[in-house]
Amino acid sequence: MSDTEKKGLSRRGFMGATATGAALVGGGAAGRLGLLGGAAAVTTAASTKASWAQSGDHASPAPGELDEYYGFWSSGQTGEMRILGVPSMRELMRVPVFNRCSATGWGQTNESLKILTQDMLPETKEFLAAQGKTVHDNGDLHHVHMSFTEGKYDGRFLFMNDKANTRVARVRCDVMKPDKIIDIPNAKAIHGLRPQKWPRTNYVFANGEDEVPMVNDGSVLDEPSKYVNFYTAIDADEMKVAWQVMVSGNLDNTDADYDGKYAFSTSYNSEMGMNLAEMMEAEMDHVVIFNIAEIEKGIENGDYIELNGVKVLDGRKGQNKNYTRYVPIPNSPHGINMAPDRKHLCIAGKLSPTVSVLDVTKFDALFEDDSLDPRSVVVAEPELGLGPLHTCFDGKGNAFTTLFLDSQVVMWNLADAVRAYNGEEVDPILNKKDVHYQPGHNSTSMGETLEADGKWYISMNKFSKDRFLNVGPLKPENEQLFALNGTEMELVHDGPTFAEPHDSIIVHRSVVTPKSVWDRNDPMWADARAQAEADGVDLDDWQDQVIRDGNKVRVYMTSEAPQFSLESFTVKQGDEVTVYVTNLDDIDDLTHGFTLNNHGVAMELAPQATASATFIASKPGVYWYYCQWFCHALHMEMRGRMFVEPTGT
Ligand code: K7E
Ligand code: CUA
Repeated sequence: MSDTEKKGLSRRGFMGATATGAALVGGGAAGRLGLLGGAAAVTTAASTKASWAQSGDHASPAPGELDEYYGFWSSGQTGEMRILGVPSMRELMRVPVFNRCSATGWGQTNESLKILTQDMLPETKEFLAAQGKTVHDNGDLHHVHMSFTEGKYDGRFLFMNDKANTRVARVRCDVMKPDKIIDIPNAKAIHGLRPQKWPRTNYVFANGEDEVPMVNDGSVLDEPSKYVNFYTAIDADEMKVAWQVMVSGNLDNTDADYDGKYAFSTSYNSEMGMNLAEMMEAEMDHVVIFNIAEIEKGIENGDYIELNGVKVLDGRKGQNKNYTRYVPIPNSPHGINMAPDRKHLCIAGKLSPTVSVLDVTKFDALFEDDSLDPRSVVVAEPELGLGPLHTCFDGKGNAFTTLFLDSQVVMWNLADAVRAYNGEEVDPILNKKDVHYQPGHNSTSMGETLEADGKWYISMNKFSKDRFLNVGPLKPENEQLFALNGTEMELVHDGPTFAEPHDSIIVHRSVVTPKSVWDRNDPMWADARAQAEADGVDLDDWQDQVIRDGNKVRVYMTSEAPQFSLESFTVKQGDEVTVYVTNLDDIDDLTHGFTLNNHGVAMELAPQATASATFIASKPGVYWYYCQWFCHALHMEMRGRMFVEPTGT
């Protein structure tokens, strides 16, 4: 489509919507009708959705056509989760998690602050208070993974880590908002994170990357033997730490098997070195295998110490307990990925050009017989290229490994790699493609589940260099989508992203069914509902209430396009004011907002949602509040005034 056609289309669309709204200035029911008309038109266009994904025209779906897959993206240092459509690679949504968000009010509304603070450790609260803060407003979100039932995505939750502030969050897939954010005690810098795959996600496993002195109170610096690292299992239903295992070496990435027996982590610093030279000393680092049943037994038998309220078992090297085994792997291994054949575990060598393939069915023997060579579980170690970081799978016996230093992806066959390791003359490498540039993570459609379908491959590249218009010293990163067909890989999308396309999963859309309108009884605003009840206010009613409670003032109002129920309200200078707004519109996509001028207050009000924000009305005067989400032809008119009376009047 030409630019002119595009402009023509969007102008027609916009004018149509404006005309509808203007004709129905009455608001309320009439406004709803107008918007319903618009929504219906969109639905029709969408339902003509077609088979373009199979038609060969992968990268250019027509407007309104739906993608076959959801892509859930981690954003790295931005701290949010992103949702893309795959294969179109259109960015559909940003879900703030560890970051503050101006558009939605995450990190500022009472509802989000509760989720951000209620599971904080006391030490975090104290630390933040010393900074004059109540929440961290940054995060480093590396890994997003969905909950599993019997090795398949079950569409309930997404789990993700914050390496920067040692946290783990859970996002509800029904509304795509976080409902739990927990601090992990003892460990430092949660990095690798994976849900248990079998029988279901009872645990979420999380790696502590940075080792710290066991008692980290400022008394130990240069005594490496006193440093430990922690592997954490989180009860995924309760979102509470279930147990931790002390390990040797820092932990990088983690994964779990398809039998519910083992989880495993790479460690790039088995030396427990504190600087680069020390960390690089050994040619071999290791993978730690965690025996879940033995760990649970150990807890039952009381073989743990209690550290900051957590049961911690000792799984360090040389303890000779049945909680862990250490398998030597060359050299500073990074990614660890379980193949959907339920048998092969692939560990990318990073500084070694190899991927080590472990047979998880051999792990039982390792735990039964202490004298077995731990390397006996290695069944292949193909040399694939320079800087292997992560591996994903097509469900047809093939694997794809990113080569950071070579700026390539290598497609290879698992069975052939095993044969070659056994001395047969066979080259497991099927294909190599250049990517631009320096890929880190990769993912395939449904590739980390038993339903890996081998249709799409995404390369998440750390550098874009000269590939796009120069936007200053800070460059975008780049992600590339390939259509898979047997051993062929066809590039169908190549585009920049803001920091940073760290990791992704590609989930068939049949797995995920988010709501279009909130349930009025949603737990998200349970506190607001309880407070309203105590104040004798009905949140759902078109009524205005200003409740004074000493110097605390609670203002309840509703929104319905294009009006707030309250045109104005009055408070006194110094009052602590909480504004609760309930969006009574129950129409798909009719989101309002509430923004209070010069008070740092802004929040999203999706259909049928309640949200609240609290502030001190410290400065006398008139302040306009307005709707910040374009909702109606009379959106600009959707506003009201807060009057702050000076003290002493
Ligand atoms: Cu997933 Cu970078 Cu955090 Cu590999 S780690 S690239
Ligand atoms: Cu309501 Cu804009």
